[in-house]
Amino acid sequence: MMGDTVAAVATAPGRAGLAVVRVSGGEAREIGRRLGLGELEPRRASVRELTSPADGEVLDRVVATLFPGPGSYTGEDVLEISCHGGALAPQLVLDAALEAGARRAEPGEFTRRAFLNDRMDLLQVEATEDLIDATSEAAHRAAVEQLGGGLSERVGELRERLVRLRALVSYDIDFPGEDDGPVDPAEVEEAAAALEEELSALLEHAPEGEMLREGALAVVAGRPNVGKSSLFNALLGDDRAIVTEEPGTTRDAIEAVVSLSGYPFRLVDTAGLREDADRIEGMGIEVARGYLERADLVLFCAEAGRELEGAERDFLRERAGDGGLVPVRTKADLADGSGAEDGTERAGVEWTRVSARTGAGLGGLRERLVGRVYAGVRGRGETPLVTRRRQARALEAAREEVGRFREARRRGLPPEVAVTHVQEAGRHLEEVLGIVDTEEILGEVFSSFCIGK
Ligand SMILES: Nc1nc2c(ncn2[C@@H]2O[C@H](COP(=O)(O)OP(=O)(O)OP(=O)(O)O)[C@@H](O)[C@H]2O)c(=O)[nH]1
Ligand SMILES: [Mg+2]
Repeated sequence: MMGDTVAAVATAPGRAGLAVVRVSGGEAREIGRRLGLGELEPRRASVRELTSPADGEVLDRVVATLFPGPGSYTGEDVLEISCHGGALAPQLVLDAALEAGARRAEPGEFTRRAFLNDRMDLLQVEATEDLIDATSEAAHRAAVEQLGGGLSERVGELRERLVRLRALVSYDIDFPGEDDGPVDPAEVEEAAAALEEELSALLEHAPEGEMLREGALAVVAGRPNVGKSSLFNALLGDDRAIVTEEPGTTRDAIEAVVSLSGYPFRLVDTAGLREDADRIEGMGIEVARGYLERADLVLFCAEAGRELEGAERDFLRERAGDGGLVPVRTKADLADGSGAEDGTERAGVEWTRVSARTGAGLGGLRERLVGRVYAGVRGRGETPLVTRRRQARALEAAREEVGRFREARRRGLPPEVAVTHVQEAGRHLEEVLGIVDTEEILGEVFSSFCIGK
């Protein structure tokens, strides 16, 4: 598949001022000539008329730039054509490039070539996709950091330290039986312990890092008519869910992706929980329960200034110790504001009072939601963020091997046995960067890429 020259429209379809058609491979320069672009000075944007190789018809006025390999995005010769956007122009330019000898690129093929030509490591490949998919500022920031090599550098540094650790242990293998050999065992232990600790530090915020890509699942729940849909809409900033005075309005769940204070959430409005519902509403309630089981956060709603019902108290009690529970007093504009509803506060329930009507308390609620699930992402300082299950799995495996190495030394196993764990740990870090075992991983990583990237 590699080796030939590929082309694709790199921009999204639809009405737009400009679009970009990319051509990459050994024939990129020649294809440019066949499109009537003439000789292009490397890395210099030139305005040209692009013509059909079949009949010489002028298809568009474009800006063409040639990036010779290996210093290009893919590492090959790349021809980038900025043409006019819209439904037809980019397609005609692409067709012309295909006619001139290019092959249609597979999804992700440009980035795959960049990876295979060592223009980026696997973490940067993943970051490229994350950047394109980001819907919140926090996810965007994490992707930009990872694309810039933040995580790659840290993993690369840990890998080097594993190599040094292996060198230290090699003395013991080369000069067995020398009790006071050149390397102090305490030094080996210290280096291994530090490595294990730093791998743990990287893994600490991995679950939140993963959540950044998908969004935390935040489910709005409560009795019928307490104002769930109104709160959902207020958090969303537009009228997505239908609100009426009639209890039982929302019968199915409505899910929306929303960025709250720059952090991603999948917000779900559900049917009100009650026992005497009719069949259809009852099905909605079942869906609600399903969501509640998977939720990262449950916004449990009850009106301000109202005594809780038995079922509501049970719900709160059941989930009291659950870090995901966020009790919300709704319609605060209607209550007298005394705050002391019915003694649940004294029982340790921390209500957030909001009004969907006036907007009061919504800022505080957003902050509370972000703080609950993303505190670690916010407060991690210089530690790069691990954002995928794949990365976390390999880092965990590396940490485990370092633990086994220490254990083997404690038990006095021969150094040539212990050192295999250091080698394994190193291999797992290479897996993170995509240096080893890439075949299967590549399939997984590129399966969700879009065409033209
Ligand atoms: N004054 C006031 N009224 C509100 C507020 N939020 C909701 N309401 C009203 O309360 C009623 C019910 O609101 P919904 O948002 O439909 O409640 P729900 O919990 O989604 O109801 P179901 O889907 O039937 O379970 C409507 O008449 C809303 O206008 C608020 O903050 N202040
Ligand atoms: Mg509703």
